[in-house]
Amino acid sequence: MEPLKIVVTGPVGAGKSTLIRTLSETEVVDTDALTSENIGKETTTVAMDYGTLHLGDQLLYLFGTPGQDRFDFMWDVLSDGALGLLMLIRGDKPEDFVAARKQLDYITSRHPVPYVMGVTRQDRPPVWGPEEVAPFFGLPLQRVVGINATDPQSAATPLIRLLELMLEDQRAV
Ligand SMILES: Nc1nc2c(ncn2[C@@H]2O[C@H](COP(=O)(O)OP(=O)(O)OP(=O)(O)O)[C@@H](O)[C@H]2O)c(=O)[nH]1
Ligand SMILES: [Mg+2]
Repeated sequence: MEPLKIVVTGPVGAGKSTLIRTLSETEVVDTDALTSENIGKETTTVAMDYGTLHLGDQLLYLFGTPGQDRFDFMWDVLSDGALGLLMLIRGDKPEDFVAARKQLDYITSRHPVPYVMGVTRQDRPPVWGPEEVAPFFGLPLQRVVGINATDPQSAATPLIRLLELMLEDQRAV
């Protein structure tokens, strides 16, 4: 089976680097750098994260994007050849949802691939859950998964869902 390239995107602090570190079976390549901007954390991804993961027999290559708009040229670079997209948002930061919507539209209009949304920090209530996030983005609940990006089992669930969607798409062709 060919490896599948998956892009993990979303706003600053959504948990993209965390999810890839939690899941990767190989040493993660990351490009986090100290940030001088006030983004609520010390480091931010400036180019990409890269990790790998098997789901059953299927090997996934996970490419994480930077969250900051000033690195948005990387979204295109990293999405090239991707077969699926995982969009992460912080469940405790609804003020980021509009930016996330723009990011999602930007990427899916250029790279129309199946996507799933992961709502992080479900382990830190109060947070928005999938039932509240799905209508905000006009998505079926099936495409929105609540996760804790620091927990391996939980972090894998949106990727399992994405793989199911990708297989359904293949069957539909
Ligand atoms: N408890 C908890 N912490 C999380 C979760 N997701 C992310 N975090 C924490 O949030 C912080 C930011 O996560 P990052 O993985 O750096 O976020 P990012 O999306 O890569 O951010 P940028 O690269 O700056 O765009 C880290 O301290 C993580 O441990 C989660 O689901 N639960
Ligand atoms: Mg990052």
